[in-house]
Amino acid sequence: MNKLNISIIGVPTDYGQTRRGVDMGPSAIRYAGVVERLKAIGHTVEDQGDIRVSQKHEGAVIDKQLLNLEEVVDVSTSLANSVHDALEQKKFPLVFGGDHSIAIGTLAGLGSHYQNLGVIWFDAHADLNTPETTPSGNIHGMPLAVSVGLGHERLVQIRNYAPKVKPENVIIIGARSVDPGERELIREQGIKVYTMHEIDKLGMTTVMEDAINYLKERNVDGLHLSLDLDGLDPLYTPGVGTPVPGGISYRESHLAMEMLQDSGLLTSAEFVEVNPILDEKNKTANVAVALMGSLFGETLV
Ligand code: 4U7
Ligand code: MN
Ligand code: MN
Ligand code: MN
Repeated sequence: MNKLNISIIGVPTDYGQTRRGVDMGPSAIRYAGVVERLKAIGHTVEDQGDIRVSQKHEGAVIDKQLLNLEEVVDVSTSLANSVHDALEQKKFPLVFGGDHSIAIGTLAGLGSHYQNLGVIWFDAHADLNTPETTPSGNIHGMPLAVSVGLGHERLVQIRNYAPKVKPENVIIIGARSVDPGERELIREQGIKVYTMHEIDKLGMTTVMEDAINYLKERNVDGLHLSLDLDGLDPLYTPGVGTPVPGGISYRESHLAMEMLQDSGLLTSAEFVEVNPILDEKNKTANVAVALMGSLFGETLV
């Protein structure tokens, strides 16, 4: 197995949504023993600590379709720069949220480094809303749209280029709560989606084989995993802000991570939406760390 130089970046933000506590996600994941776990596999691990997240901007413009826009722009810009620096230093960026709005920054840091980046979006949701389609105004429902170049200019233009990833290089896995506007975008943009229906019908093995072959056929030169813990069934990961029943099982999730490791394609990852306030004894962070074990090459025997 390929030994990596992993650079951990924490992003303690909750600005992408309105339930408090998700800003404590990075602490919860560290407390669950991530550094020791990855070192035990044989990787070099450097914890860069957390991105600075400022207090709410006083007198910021309040837009109901884009809550906390200015704060999200700030956090995304800092994160994008840190992720880009890690890549320049030949490190593997491993980012901990925070809510899923952080993917705007992660992908802004990754996108210019690759000619043809691939993205696997493991999530109950499609995160393809725009200010025009959002039912909530929460930016954590928009990061994938922003990354393919759709949405508010301030978000789309972080680090001054767009899109961060081509829509046809994106694969969503685990979707089961998709809004009408998002459905339209999936069709329009040619984004590949394996919903729970495909996972039930084909099984996770076939889904992941198909996904990996698809990315190989597209000749991706980097692969980012954006893993929202609500992709799993809330039975296993109750500590998330927007749980949706009928999700991916614990073993299916591990299998997906193991198959990604075996593909040899992965070049960065992020784990988001861990909210220890909504959790049961840090169960969700523990699952996140166990999944990282599989993703980074732990074996059972
Ligand atoms: B997450 C939602 F309307 N689609 O836009 C929205 F259902 O990052 C939920 O995947 C978004 O957790 C969930 O607010 C964002 C809603
Ligand atoms: Mn570069
Ligand atoms: Mn989600
Ligand atoms: Mn999400």
